[in-house]
Amino acid sequence: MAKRNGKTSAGTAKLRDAAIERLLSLQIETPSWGFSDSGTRFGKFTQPGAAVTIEDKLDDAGQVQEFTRATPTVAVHVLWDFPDGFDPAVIQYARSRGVQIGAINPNLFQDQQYKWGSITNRDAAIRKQSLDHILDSIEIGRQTKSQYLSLWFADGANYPGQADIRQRKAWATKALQKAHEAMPKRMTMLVEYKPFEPAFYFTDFGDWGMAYVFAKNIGKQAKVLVDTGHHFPAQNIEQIVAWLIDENMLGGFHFNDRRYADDDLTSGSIDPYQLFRIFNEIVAAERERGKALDIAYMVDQSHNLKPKIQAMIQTVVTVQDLFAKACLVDRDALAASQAAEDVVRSETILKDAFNADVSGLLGEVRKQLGAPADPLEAFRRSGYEQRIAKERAQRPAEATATGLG
Ligand code: PSV
Ligand code: MN
Repeated sequence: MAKRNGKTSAGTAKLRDAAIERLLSLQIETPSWGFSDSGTRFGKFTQPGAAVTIEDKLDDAGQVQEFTRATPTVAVHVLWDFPDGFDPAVIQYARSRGVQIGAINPNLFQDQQYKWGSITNRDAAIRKQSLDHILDSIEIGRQTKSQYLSLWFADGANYPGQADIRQRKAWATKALQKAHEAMPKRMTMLVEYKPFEPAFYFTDFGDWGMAYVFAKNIGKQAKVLVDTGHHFPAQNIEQIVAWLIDENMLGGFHFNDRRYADDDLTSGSIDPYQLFRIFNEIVAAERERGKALDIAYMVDQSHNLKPKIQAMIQTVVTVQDLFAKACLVDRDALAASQAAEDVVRSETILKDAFNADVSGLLGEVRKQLGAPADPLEAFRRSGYEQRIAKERAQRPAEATATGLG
């Protein structure tokens, strides 16, 4: 029997079968905002056919689902997607496109009243408005039967001395405890952190430790959300992930990649090995616990240059590819080499899995899911992009306003 690093071919087949089984249930949520034009603070380059209305975004998300069969839910950003208020007809519209509304993201950063913060604002009236918007978002989530309320705050300060750090922590905790009380039992509150931008001296939810403490103090249904782009370049994200898993506090991910910080590039485009190492920690814990961890896998990217839908499909297949590789790590051999302090072999075991060809395995997964063997190529050939570019360009300007009807 063929052997590599102690693994027999029967053992390899077992790992492969387990990987197929796991990949069949790996679902990745797409973000509505990933289908519309985006840019940087220096400007925005538009793309023909980029989604404008919530219907466009759901149409496009429906395409990603059709070609991957792995993205059945779409995260929404309340003020961007429902600027004139939430119309429940959107629930049925999503269904007609083969998807469902997923995480609800309140927007507590774009309006003028948030200049000095939202739930951390010195002004009690603005703190109340902020909480009210979160409560409205929970109500939308109740109607859409969403499992997640996903919170990110731009709150922070730009200069030393500007604000009372502990006072702001207390205000934020109090507001989120109230929001937590209003959540349905099946809803999880995800608390996202980010070290800088738009605030540059500190952000109130600056790192995973702060998000962890907030979540702990808020209530049992609050967990931490790891946006892979929200870390400094040398940070060891997989270690953060391992700790959060161990504390049962990892609620979800926002996938993207970065060269510098929060660049919102497509996942795995810069450092696929890092995402593999993150998935390796998840798969290790799943093997130990004998079940899949309850984690929201979501994409959060801005495709400024790449065509939107292609970029989304590219990320989804990359996430599947790297997750599949993590499933192939020979955990028994790794445990043995770790026990023997064999550093070289331990690293080689990880690298072998990372370098494994998982195309056959993923082909099998896609066959079982009813997706094309190569989702990206199939989508590129489908003619959908050309069609929407034409159709959406022909709409009168007022029809491009967001909203149903
Ligand atoms: C902030 O940079 C962030 O990562 C949050 O998740 C926001 O909701 C999202 O980006 C907006 O694009
Ligand atoms: Mn994010």
